[in-house]
Amino acid sequence: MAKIGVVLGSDSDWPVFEPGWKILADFGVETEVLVASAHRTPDAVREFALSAEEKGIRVLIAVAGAAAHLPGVVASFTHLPVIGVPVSGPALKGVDALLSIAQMPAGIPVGTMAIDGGKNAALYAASILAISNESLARRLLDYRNAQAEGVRKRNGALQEKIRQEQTSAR
Ligand code: RP5
Repeated sequence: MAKIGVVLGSDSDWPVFEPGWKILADFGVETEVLVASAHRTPDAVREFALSAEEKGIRVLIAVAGAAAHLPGVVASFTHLPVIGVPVSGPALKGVDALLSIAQMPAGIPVGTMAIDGGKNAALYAASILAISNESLARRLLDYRNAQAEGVRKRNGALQEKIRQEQTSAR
């Protein structure tokens, strides 16, 4: 199966992506994860992006905080789709990273997730792979159905709580 490549600007970014990584593991999607920084280890970023396609990677996710140029730099080295995940930091709560990633000048696009949106990055990457993978598409639909069932259950529990509180208030 096609793989997903993930670059983290720092190991401190892992908690943002870990929930997404777990979903991809559940789906049986192989990921290759690398910690490499656009400013601290630019050569490693370049090497990862340039070699991604020949390793079977079809979508890249780049996770970074602060002046987050990592997703744009990754995208500059490959035509594969790149999904950027801005990470919240202490100073500007991730707005700095969000704007850095979203405001790519025309020509080299990066699909930008919400701040700390590692889970959606994984689901979005899986959706791209599912275009040409029926069993992955089914797993994505199962995931959504389970999610919808969870909402229905929570609604049922809330309706019951409201009903009981109304009864006791009478
Ligand atoms: C960014 O700076 C990283 O992506 C991380 O979000 C942030 C802080 O990095 P560390 O100082 O924790 O390594 O480059």
